[in-house]
Amino acid sequence: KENGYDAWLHYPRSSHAENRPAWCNVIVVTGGDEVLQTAANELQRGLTSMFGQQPKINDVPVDVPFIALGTFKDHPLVAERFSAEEQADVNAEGYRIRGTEMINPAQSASYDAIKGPYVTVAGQTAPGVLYGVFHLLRWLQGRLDGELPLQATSKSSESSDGPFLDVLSNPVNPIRMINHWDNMDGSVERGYAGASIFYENNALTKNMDRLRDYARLLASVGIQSLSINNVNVHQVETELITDKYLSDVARLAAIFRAYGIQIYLSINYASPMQLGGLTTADPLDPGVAEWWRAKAREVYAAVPDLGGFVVKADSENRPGPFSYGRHHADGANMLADALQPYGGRIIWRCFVYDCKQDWRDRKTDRARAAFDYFKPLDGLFRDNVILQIKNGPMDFQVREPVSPLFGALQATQVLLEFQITQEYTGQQRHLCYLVPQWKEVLDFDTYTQGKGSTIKRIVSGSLGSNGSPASPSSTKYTNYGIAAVTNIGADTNWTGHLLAQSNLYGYGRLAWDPELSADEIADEWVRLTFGGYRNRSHTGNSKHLVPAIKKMLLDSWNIYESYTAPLGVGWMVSPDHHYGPDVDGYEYSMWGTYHFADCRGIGVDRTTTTGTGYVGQYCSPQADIYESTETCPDELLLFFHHVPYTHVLHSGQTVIQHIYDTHFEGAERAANLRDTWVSLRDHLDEAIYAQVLERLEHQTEHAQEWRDRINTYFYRKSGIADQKNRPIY
Ligand code: GCW
Repeated sequence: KENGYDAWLHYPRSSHAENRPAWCNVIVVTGGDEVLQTAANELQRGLTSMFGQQPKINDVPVDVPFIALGTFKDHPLVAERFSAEEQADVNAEGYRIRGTEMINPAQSASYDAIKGPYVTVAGQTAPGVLYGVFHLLRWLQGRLDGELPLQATSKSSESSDGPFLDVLSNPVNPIRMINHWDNMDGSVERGYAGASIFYENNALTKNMDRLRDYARLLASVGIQSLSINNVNVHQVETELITDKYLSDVARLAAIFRAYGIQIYLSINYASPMQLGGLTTADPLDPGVAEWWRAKAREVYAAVPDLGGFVVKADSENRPGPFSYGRHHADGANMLADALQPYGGRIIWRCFVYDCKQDWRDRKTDRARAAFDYFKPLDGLFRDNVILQIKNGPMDFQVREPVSPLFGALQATQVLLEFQITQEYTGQQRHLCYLVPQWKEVLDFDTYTQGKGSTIKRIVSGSLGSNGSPASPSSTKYTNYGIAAVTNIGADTNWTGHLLAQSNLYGYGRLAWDPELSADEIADEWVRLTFGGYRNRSHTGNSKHLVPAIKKMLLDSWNIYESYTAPLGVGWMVSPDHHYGPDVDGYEYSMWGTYHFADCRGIGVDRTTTTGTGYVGQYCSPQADIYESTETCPDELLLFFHHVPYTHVLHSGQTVIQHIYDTHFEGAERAANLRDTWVSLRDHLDEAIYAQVLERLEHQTEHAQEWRDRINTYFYRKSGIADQKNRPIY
């Protein structure tokens, strides 16, 4: 019975299996590199599944067509197919794929007659080759289903003498990371897809196969960094860096290493006290620094290629340097020095704010906090420190502006943090394809170094420090990229909602290439996921299925936004678990998350003239755009301004009528998602159909709950009736 476990790697048997290309018979790979072997095995597995015949893996060329895998450096067969310039165009983890027709395949009795391998997958490094193999497998699937190639980047030509497949692809972001918020008791903070796949009962899982399968999913979309425990490091997890658990960590590292993935540990800043019996964790105390140096020696003896430490300090009651009157550069640098001899990095989170705020205090603005703490420290961090910044200044709301810290830090390496797990976007019970949201963030222009200072250039390191473009060969600039909190767990289909797999897939693809569109990524994912036997019409990718599911995905963020928090205000969720509507749930709390709705109006005044001054953290023209209600985009109006309910939006609608309209329409559109799915029933595998339908039914009902709670709240607050007289309670 189909359950979604294989996700986008299920490689359905091709309906054109008889057309199996001759070059799919043999894979030639030389050298004992572990990741290259993984690449060969993955290719073998995919081809076997698609064609029903297992290709041989050979370490020397054969006299029939074959696929050669290897690095330019170690594989002469591979190197000779690409000119020096062509090789130089490939970055550390990129790849080239070239496939050329043989002159006359039927008569090719010798290797000479073949004139080189038929298809070559080449990189500077073994991980590059592995990513190339996954590209080739995607391409083949698209081809064999009688559809166009899946990759926008592949230049394929049909001419008989030129190559039929010629691809160059380089990852844009040097670091492409996944963060786990898994605890060792098996729970997952903000996890909506079952228990941890890493731990149970304060021990490492016994199910290593599951971890290997996760590594496959991650590597197939180019992820190469993975933090394996929650940033809130509790008592047991604090001990991950002790000999009690280090051999387990080493076993995990070995599994992921085979897929080119480096692991990281989240650490407890107070470890010297909790583990070492010291009386302080003051970063400037020589005893503390020495404790960490010794600890690093021990940790790296066990896991020589550990990526480093992820640190949540002075954030939501976690310990940190503030307790000792030190700033965060002191804190991060001390740890960075300890890891430096081993090439380790410190990923230091900027989610630092006062979580014990008095709601009566209208001056303190949580949105300002990260900038206020970290901007003054720009340039003070070691080369192996990276600051990890959430996409928005608050916390992964369905709509937020982009954090103004990006671009403001000009002499500090940064990592952008997204949240794949849908904490505030429906918790994988509602459909919410997040790639369009992430695209908006990446395309946002900060203007911090003039026009074109986009987030995607800042976080990939290509804008460079102090205005000078980063040189790709300089190691200093490899410490940039994107991280995201994963959405997977022990549920059989990984993500609970099967369609939420598209967010994990989409995140990886976007981190590799931020130029891919949300539409292209959705297209790839739907074809890979719903091709073949999941599609009961067995006609390859059904004409209906691909556009219909794509449209569901592409509409879903907007739909979710429309029946939840209006106009950028956020936070109208139930406290603690953050699921479902509760308009005042956070209004009189200490978390700094308010909407200030009263009988006259709603929204947070963050302007420089009359508000908290947050707007001033942006550069012109963005600051000017946000400062005035005349120019502030509707979808962020209540994030930046407090306005009367009768304020007229750019759309021509009043704020109150906008709230009513979007909530009525949003709930209706949620029901349409379900109806679309129902209309696809005949094309879908039954079990897959049923598991998704159950989620969409719930979403339909829950969207009505949202609609009625929000509409009723604002009707009672404002006393203004709906122009269309729809039921409000
Ligand atoms: O979004 C908030 C979550 C916390 C989380 C925190 C963080 C891991 O509600 O559960 O803690 O952010 O990012 O540190």
